[in-house]
Amino acid sequence: MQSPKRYLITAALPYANGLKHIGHLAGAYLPADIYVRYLRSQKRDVVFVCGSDEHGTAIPIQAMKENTTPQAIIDKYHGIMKSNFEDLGISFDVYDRTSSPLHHETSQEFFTRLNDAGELETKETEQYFDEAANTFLADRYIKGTCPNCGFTGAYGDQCEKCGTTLSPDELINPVSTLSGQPPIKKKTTHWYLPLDRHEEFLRQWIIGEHSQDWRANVVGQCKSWIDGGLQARAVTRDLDWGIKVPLESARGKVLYVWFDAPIGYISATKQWGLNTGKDWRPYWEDKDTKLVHFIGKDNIVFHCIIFPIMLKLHGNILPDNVPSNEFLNLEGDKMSTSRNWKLDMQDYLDDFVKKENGGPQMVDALRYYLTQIAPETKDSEFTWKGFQDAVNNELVAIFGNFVNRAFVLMHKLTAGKVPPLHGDRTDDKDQAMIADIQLAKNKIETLLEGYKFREAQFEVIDLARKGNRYMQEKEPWIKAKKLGDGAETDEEQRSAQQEIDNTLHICLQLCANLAIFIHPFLPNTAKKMMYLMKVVDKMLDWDNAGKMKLLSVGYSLRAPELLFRKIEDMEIQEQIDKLKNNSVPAAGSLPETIAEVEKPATTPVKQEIVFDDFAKIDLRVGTIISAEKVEKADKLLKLSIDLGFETRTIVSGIALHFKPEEVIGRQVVVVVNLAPRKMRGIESNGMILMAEDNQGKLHFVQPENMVNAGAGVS
Ligand code: B3M
Ligand code: ZN
Repeated sequence: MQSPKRYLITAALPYANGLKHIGHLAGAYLPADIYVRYLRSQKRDVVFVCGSDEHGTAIPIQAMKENTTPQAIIDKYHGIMKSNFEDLGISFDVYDRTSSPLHHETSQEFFTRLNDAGELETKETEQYFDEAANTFLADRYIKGTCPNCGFTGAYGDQCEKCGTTLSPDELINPVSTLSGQPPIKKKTTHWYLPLDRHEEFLRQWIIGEHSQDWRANVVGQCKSWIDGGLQARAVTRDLDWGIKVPLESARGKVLYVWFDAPIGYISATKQWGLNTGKDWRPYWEDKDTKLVHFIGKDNIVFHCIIFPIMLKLHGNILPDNVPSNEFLNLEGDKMSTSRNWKLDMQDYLDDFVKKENGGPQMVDALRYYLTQIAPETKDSEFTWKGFQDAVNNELVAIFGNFVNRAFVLMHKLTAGKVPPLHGDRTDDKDQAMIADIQLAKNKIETLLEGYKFREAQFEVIDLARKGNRYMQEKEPWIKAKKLGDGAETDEEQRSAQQEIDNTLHICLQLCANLAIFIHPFLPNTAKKMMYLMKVVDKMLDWDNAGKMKLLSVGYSLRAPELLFRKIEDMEIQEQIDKLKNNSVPAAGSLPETIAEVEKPATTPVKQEIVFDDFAKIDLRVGTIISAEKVEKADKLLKLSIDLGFETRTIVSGIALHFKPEEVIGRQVVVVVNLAPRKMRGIESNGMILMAEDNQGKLHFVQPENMVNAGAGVS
């Protein structure tokens, strides 16, 4: 495949309304950084942009909470996020901010061009207005009773107790959070982007062109959206924080944050152009540019449906891929800022990196574990024990150990110098090791190009594992002992020395290769290895990977130094305690009434059955590939489930617990031989198994690890 002329890589612009946690890091920034570092090592022309998202209601709301101004909030969090990313080695070419005048101008020009071309429409609607505060109310500013579960503190956009998405009109007894008064309805005009006009384009582009090369969860979510019927989306808001709508008739209105935020990628590229004196235009206008958006799954529609329509209408290129990650959970629960169940980047930096036994190696330790558990195809889980195991059993015991042993032996057995390779004396094991190094290059390359970072990193560690095994089998220290005994003939002595030379020569060339391979993932480790090998940056060029002459014969290398340190039990216990002590129980899980507290937790066991009764039930693992709400049925979702041998439609009563986009990509256990049943006119062919907790919340019963669709369950 021919490479494109240039790459423009983006990572979602984080809201400047609070600290960002490691779920954000694992979702968008780290994979983007790995990809970019790899491209740079290939000498490709690449620009990596990001910046703070400083608009939207999230900012003034945070300002109210912290009793300060929106400007103070964005200044504070922009500063923190920027330095957190730097400290964690996320190598943006530019980290911009959407409050910049350049971004305001760029967004206004975008709006004007679309509006002048007749691509937007206006509509008058009635919206809630707070008379005391003299302002229209954003959904988040309205609170009331949830029509679904009766919770009295539901917001105008969502009930945090039962998770239902709401519109302010659905709230019972709404009040404004600004004045505490019931709001009135008032007419207002807004500008809309009619998505429905672009349905054909989207179908052709996403499902026609990209259903194979985009991740299944991304395509699935887009398809659900399109099939659900595209509607016009308002791109303006009545709010006083944001980018002014550039029209006389739109006084007091700002662009909707989701209209301006992705344009931030373009403004950031312009800013990069100003900083470097380079031309930014081809990166957004020339078709030979590969544009890739790294995001989390909650941002899929904006990056795959809305922004592409805007780009197309504005005459820009479209993304080539949108690698979106699922969510990262923490110690058995969803990460949550409101419940303080999270690990902030800042906290990790304080507790592990900016400490005496911390430093850059601890940055790499986190990068390593987050990539190992990257939620690429389904939600995954960060546990402190898992972190400790990854560091101690893999980084220390495999990678670090191999490099260390190679250096120690070189200093002991070959005078601290790279020994020669005696070509005529290499054996099968030597040849196999050399072949593995060359093979690794292709494997890692293919995986990285396919955005499979987890597997790519695994291959690097696996190569180090092979290095350890090779060294163990060759036992150069045993041969050295023989040498020392002096019992051998000259010829035998020479051949023992040659074997030692060969083993260490290969091990050291493998160290050099490992530095190249690990560099995109663990840049600090690569740097330290370069220091130990006394080589310059250029050695890390991807072109050098797979080569066996990276270190010259006779070159003397530094004394060994450990690459990683072990994580002690005490350290992870401290973190677990901290997490548990500082968090608050889930709002939705707090019992509200005595009756709820006293509800028995168990249901009586059903009547006994014999094995044959059980054996009649055919259970299989399936993967949900699309999901949509069933009209006029609050509780039902219509699911398409890939069972390996066929794809089935199953209607399931889980809509109060999961949004359609949350379930796509999940593996579930399905009763496949249940007689079909019609629900709301749709034939349901089977049933999925769910577990219900004390609070009545449903959870999927699913295999611990991904298995093939159709796998039997017994
Ligand atoms: N700030 C939402 C988020 O952080 C939003 C992303 C914008 S990307 C253009 O999830
Ligand atoms: Zn509710």
